[in-house]
Amino acid sequence: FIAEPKTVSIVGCPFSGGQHRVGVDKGPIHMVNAGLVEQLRGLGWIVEFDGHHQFEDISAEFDPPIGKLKNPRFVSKVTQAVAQVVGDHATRGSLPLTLGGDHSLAMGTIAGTLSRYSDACVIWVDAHADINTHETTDSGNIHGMPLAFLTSLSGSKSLGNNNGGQPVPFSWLDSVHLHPSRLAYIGLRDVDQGEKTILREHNIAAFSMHEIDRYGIGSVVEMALDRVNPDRSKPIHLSFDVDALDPSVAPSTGTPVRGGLTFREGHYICERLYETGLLVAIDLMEVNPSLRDAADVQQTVAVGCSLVRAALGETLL
Ligand code: EXY
Ligand code: MN
Ligand code: MN
Ligand code: MN
Repeated sequence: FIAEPKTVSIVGCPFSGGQHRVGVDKGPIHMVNAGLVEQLRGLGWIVEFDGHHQFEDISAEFDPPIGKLKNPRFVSKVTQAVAQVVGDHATRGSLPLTLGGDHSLAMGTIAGTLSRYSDACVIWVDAHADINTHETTDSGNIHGMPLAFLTSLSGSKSLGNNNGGQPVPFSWLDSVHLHPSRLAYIGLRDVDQGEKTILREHNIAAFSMHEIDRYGIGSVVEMALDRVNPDRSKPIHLSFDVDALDPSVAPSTGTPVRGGLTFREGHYICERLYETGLLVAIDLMEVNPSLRDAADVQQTVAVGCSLVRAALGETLL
């Protein structure tokens, strides 16, 4: 495959249905308005961007919870559309860069990547593990659950089979299986008890802030790659939740957790993955410009753009 496409396709996803705070749908608009397209062209990439996606809303009245899951039909419909778009870009040999929006969108982006690169591995950079199942979730917010659906720990079958004659939400994901051995986390520090059990039982490569303190970010990224991509030959999907960074670095996000990655640690991950020549898709998620003051928003958006540039080769000499 073409490991490093020369073309990047920006998929702007103004979507917030996977969680309860308003404003995260404005993240992609702010990133593009901050000049991201021009910045990436300046790095020598051909940049495709034809506007943010317009997702047809499903009003709450027609989308009651299923079990504990909130907005299941809406999240399912949006992520299915995103999977199609990301898969199409990847199939044309372009690198999809998805801007969120909440992290439930990664169900779509990773399914899209897997439709083109069935052997892809995922590096998930986040304060949270986002692997609650329909049973372990306390909040019912689907942005805390995308990896349970991608690894088939949750799925349409676990949601029953009564949806008024319509397909059960997430049935489009039934055929998608991200094997847990293809997933590695970096930056964890707020993991629910049920999620810890899942990480342990499935032997998922999970590098928390504790390991970063202990071994340093350079070693941790190699250890993560050794687990999911030992001979450095498989395509890599990077899913970066901006809340992986310390709130002093990226304050405008919905679920900040103190004790996070420094500016450099975040950038190092992006730089190293670029350097492998294996990156085939990037997500930058959970920028919420409606939280905090204007200076904090500007800082968070600027850091988000900077991470993307690092993942597309800016900082290597
Ligand atoms: N683990 C908590 C939950 O499932 O609700 C918090 C999840 C926050 C998810 C953020 C996007 O990474
Ligand atoms: Mn997340
Ligand atoms: Mn998070
Ligand atoms: Mn599945």
